[in-house]
Amino acid sequence: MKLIILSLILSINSLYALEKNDEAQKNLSFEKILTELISRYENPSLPAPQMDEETRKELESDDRMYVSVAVSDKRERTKLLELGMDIIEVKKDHVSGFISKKDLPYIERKEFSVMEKKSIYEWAKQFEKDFPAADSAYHNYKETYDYLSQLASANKDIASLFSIGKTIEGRDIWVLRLNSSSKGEAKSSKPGAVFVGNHHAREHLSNEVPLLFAAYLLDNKQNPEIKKYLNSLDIYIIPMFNPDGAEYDIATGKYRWHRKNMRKNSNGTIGVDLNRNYDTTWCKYGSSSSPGADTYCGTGPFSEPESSAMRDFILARKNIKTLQSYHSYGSMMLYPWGGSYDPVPNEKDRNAFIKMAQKMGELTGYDPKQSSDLYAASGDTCDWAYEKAGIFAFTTELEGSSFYPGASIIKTAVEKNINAAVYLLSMTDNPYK
Ligand code: 0X9
Ligand code: ZN
Repeated sequence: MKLIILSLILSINSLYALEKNDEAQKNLSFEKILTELISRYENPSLPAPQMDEETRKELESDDRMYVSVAVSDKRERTKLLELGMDIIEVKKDHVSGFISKKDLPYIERKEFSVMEKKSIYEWAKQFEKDFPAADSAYHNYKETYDYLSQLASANKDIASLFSIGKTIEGRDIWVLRLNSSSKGEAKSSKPGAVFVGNHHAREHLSNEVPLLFAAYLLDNKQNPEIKKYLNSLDIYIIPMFNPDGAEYDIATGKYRWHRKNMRKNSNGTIGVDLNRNYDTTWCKYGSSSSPGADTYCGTGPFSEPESSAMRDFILARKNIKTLQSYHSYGSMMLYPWGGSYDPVPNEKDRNAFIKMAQKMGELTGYDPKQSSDLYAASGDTCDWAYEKAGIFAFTTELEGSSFYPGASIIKTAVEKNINAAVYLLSMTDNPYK
């Protein structure tokens, strides 16, 4: 086992040393893109998004408050989610996050102690100086598509690009497929692995990690270990699952702290939480049925085109064995159940989940735990994928101390998570081994 780990580490370390013959591929190289990201971050002369008056007004009239509430266990955290709070940070004795002005009195009435509250505008102002650099460094929807599309055309032997469906605003949800024998939507009997990012709009780092993982795999397609996985597996990478939300979040040059998709709800509020919309104990725990809440579960399971597209994509591919869903932030490696405090009943599966989460925890430095130890939340991708399709599905909460941590975090987050993702590929043919 030590040897396997060592060879994984060596394969990452040799990243910069590998020779690249193909000019087209060179222009897309993993090394180049990381270097570019860093220089975009460090070069203040690059055009920076400006906050305009309209955005300022919009944030000022945003109904959400930023609050810190004294709670110390998972059951209390779950209750807060159900009362409409969007928990963004978990500390030992309190949590912090957003709640609409309308829902705040419910929390106060339920005898929770609200330690701090301010308008989202007041709170967001403190990050103002970080926005331009962070914004220019991350890939928006078009840049993500362009990059995927260039990767596909420079690697026709192994890669193909197609859309798994349209979002509510009509954008394509792109998936890069890596398979040496089947392209596009053609069936494959090879064991399948899915890497998906950006269910939540403002979690932009969760787009970068799978996007750059795709670049890494193709950059290293001659590396014997990577070659083995590319030849024997069916790999799907969907970096930006919620492009409407991600674009809305950055559209004005001032982040909006937007989490959900862009569904126009009947009461005028925007968005359904896509990670509460899957058909697994739907809307029971850690979700809100209030449309304005950031954890709004929607009008029914799979009410949203994005989650329905994922359902159809997964159910049409019985060969899929593993899945990694990237979120930010919290440095955690989570496994089902998330919608129940019980452990998964099948002992063999449970042991496999724990073992893989521990290993990916070691490789990233993230904390492996059952999802509901964070808080119980129904309707997430991973519970559904495991319950309905037997897929070994994990949620990675990437590192950082904000949704907008700037570009300097990309390199370290990507490199660590490549280690874990390559390990997950190594387990995809047989997750029990
Ligand atoms: O609440 C979520 O959907 C995820 N956290 S995030 O801050 N990225 O929004 C955690 C999902 C883990 N799953 C469950 N606890 N069910
Ligand atoms: Zn998330």
